[in-house]
Amino acid sequence: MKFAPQIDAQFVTVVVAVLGALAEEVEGITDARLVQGTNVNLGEALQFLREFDIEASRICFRVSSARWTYSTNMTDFNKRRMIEEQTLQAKFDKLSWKRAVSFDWTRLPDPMVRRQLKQLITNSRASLTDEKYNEIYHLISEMKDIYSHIRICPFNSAERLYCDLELEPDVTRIMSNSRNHLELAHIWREWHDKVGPPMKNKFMRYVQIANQAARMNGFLDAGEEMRYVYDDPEFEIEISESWKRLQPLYKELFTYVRRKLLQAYGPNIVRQEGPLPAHLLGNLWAQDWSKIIDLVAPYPEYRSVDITDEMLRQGFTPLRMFQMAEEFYTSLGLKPMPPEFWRFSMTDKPNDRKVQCTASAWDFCNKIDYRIKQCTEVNMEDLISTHHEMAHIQYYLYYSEQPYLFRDGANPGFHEGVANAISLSVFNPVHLHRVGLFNENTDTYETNINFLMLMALRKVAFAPFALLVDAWRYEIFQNGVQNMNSAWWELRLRYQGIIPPIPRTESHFDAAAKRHIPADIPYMKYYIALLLEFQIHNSMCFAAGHVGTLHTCDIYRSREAGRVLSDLFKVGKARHWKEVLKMLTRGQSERISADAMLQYFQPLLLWLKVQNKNESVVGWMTNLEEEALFQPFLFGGGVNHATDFSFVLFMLITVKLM
Ligand code: X8Z
Ligand code: ZN
Repeated sequence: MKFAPQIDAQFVTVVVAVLGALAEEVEGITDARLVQGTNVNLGEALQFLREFDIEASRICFRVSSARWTYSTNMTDFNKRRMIEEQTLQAKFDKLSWKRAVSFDWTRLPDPMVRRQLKQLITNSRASLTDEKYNEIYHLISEMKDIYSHIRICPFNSAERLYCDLELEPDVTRIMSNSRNHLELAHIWREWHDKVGPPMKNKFMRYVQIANQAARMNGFLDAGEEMRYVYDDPEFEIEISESWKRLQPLYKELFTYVRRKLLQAYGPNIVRQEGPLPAHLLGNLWAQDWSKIIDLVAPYPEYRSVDITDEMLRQGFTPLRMFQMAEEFYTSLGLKPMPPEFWRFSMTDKPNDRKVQCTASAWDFCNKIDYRIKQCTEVNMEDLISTHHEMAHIQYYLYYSEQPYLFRDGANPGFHEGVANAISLSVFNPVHLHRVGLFNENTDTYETNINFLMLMALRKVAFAPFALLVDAWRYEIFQNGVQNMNSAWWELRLRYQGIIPPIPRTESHFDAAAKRHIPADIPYMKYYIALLLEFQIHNSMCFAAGHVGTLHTCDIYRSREAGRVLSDLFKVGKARHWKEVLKMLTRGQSERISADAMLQYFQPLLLWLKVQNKNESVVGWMTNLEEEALFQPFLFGGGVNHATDFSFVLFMLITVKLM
């Protein structure tokens, strides 16, 4: 995970007081989309950006330091200090936005100046009055609070007095490990029933204000503004085409998994030609199916790759795992971690204080201080995570010479895409063999298919979910919040072939069960990152001279692959991501594409087709009873939301494909 500073509610109140009269709403949009002023003096723009750069970097350092201190020592005092720093940052952001919109960036002759000013004024809620700015961040903060405080009751009735199960680790563990469909349905219901309803009204108000901010910035709605960060008129078409290409693979995987689940749970729970109920896939949101590998492994008699025992046998420590990751990058000719990294990173879970354990990589914005925070345990998952987090640090190190506003991935999917591309080389039997952690004969047909199945349960299964979360959000921003729960399930069914295990109504709010919805975090970046991951892996493997199937490629020790990475890293966000993609693909393409992902899974696709050859339906056919689970009006009255959004951008995808 790349660390991104986030805003807490308390500080906004302070900002409002501090800013006073500062934020009268801005009028006069002369560009098609963005708010802009009339100043076309290049000297003044350069001066403003110079000052901005110094001040933004300084404030970023202060906020990162305070956040780090809190995350690695969660005391009330440290929390207060963090909020104070964030308050200053919010004040600075709003002032900077105001100064930036005084320029007419479209008429300034320097492209880098134009690009920076445009970035400063895009996707900002600073156009709101202080009162509304304050209100929306309060709403988000309250929704996040509700989400993080949900506790649910266990399945076992004797234990139901203690309703204290948390999402992490309890709910996640039960959804992964339980094979009792009654328990799974119970946990699924508890979570969804407890999370959604208390935040439904808050979310509806949030939609209203987010739309107001977007309209003041010159957009039709907040969804259009969210998409605008990709700055690409072809964006929706590329997304739509990539999904069209991926869908046959998804349907083959789905069909095979359904057969296995039918064998495991029987026809009363899984219908032979139907969609799948959401609670059986090893994950609360059915977005990652890898935890049910035990039910679906193609060749269960062949051992899967797990090097944890070997790591323990060889006496690995967290420090050694970090050193191993560093050696992976230096073997590519990339940079070693700086001394400050080794001095200040948190590589182990401390036992004398409370810390936030989610792994993350930090850029302190002073070109010196870069750190990872991870409660590392000696196991395979954390070894891969260490390589993943260090990829973010490499990105930070290489774009550190760019101006502040360009120190980021080329688009919101790049950071995660790169880090995951590295993981494809590391979590790879060939690589683990090369580094002396896996000594089995890795190259049998059966182990390859087992491995690809595990990867498909993670990656292919994720694709439709990654797409639909924001397809839903765009739809709500565009068409309003009426029937938003049935709209959610309509998309879940359409893209994923998933239905709720129990009936749902508009009193529920099931999209809120996914943290990114209440927390106001865009999700399309994960779909982009997924495709980029394979595109980047493919390019690095080509540079490394890899021959053979893509899933066996390991770029370790390839300076050529390292150069592909460093060239991409150095640019940061200074150029349009299409140019970066073109560079990555040696001029061949500038499109987000599913081709590399399909190439990676090609051997599995052939295998799945053989497995599914006697299936009457590859994919799913939904009956009325299943649709009525979330559209009670099918059997009663009411409006069917699904009929009135044909003009929504992302519906293009489904209209074209289904
Ligand atoms: O939210 C995350 C990361 C932080 S960037 C933990 N992910 C998405 C999710 O959990 O739904 C990573 C995969 C997709
Ligand atoms: Zn990451």
